[in-house]
Formats: sequence, structure tokens, C-alpha cells
Amino acid sequence: MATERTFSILKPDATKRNLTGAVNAVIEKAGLRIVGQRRIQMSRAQAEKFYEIHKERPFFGELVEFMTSGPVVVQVLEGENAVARYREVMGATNPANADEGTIRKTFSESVGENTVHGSDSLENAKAEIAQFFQDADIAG
Ligand code: 3AN
Repeated sequence: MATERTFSILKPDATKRNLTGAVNAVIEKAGLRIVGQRRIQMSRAQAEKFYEIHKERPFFGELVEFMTSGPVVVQVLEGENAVARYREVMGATNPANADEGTIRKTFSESVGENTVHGSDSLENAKAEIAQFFQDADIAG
């Protein structure tokens, strides 16, 4: 297993409910290190670009609306097998199907407002990190 970096977003339902620290505690307890973190208000253009892959899906408009409805925390997480590990820690997209102890099982109220995003491949992780972080800010 290799040390990897993955991209994470704590979504507006998390910041709104003051859950940044609680979610970060789960992330850190799972052995992932938060090596970059910034709280931002995503613009519509940023959200549309980020979720471009879903633009034909029926929930695209709702998704962009939600992701721009309040502040988000964008993060870079580092650890052994970080991409797959964080997907495990997040749990299934629909919190109703998520395993006990996962972030979505513990905190999420619906499939749309499911608290966290995590990259689904190393390739996407690189592109997503590059959309929100400068190399110099996450060096070392
Ligand atoms: P994941 O975030 O687990 O990788 P994706 O990539 O299938 O899941 O979906 C991206 C995001 O789109 C989800 N995190 C969720 O916010 C939203 N989403 C997915 N499916 C639905 C749905 N059926 N209704 C509303 N929003 C959805």
C-alpha cells in the first residue's frame, strides 16, 4: 500500500450544523492526516465545474444549489491508501445504506445532503486537489 492524497469536502450541511470538528475527529481517528484545509464559499461556476461529470443527472441543479448554499471546507487528506480509506470512512452515498460508524451514517440526513465528498480515484483526487489548492500550500 502506498501513501496517497485524496480530496475531501465538508459540505454545507456539515458547516451549518457546526460539525467541522466532529467530522474531522472521525477522519483523524481513521488514520488520515489533514494536510490542507480551507473554509470557502463555493461559487456556482466552481460547483458546476467540480460536478461536471454529473451534469446530465436529474439532481445536478439541486446539487449545485446545495453546494453553494453555505460555506464548505475543502481538504487534502493523506494516508495509506487514502482514496479507498476515506471512501470507507464516509460510507455509502445514501446514508440509509451506510455502515455503522461511518460519517454519513452518523451525521447525514439525506442522499443529497450527505455531509462529505471524497474522491473516487487517485486520478480524480489529483484533479480535484488542483481545482482548490496551490501546490505550495500543501507541500511537505
Ligand atoms: P459519492 O459522493 O458517494 O461519490 P456520487 O458521485 O454518485 O456519490 O454523487 C455525487 C453527489 O451527488 C453525492 N455526494 C450527492 O450529494 C449527490 N447525489 C447523488 N445521488 C443523488 C440523488 N439520488 N439525489 C440527490 N443527490 C444525489
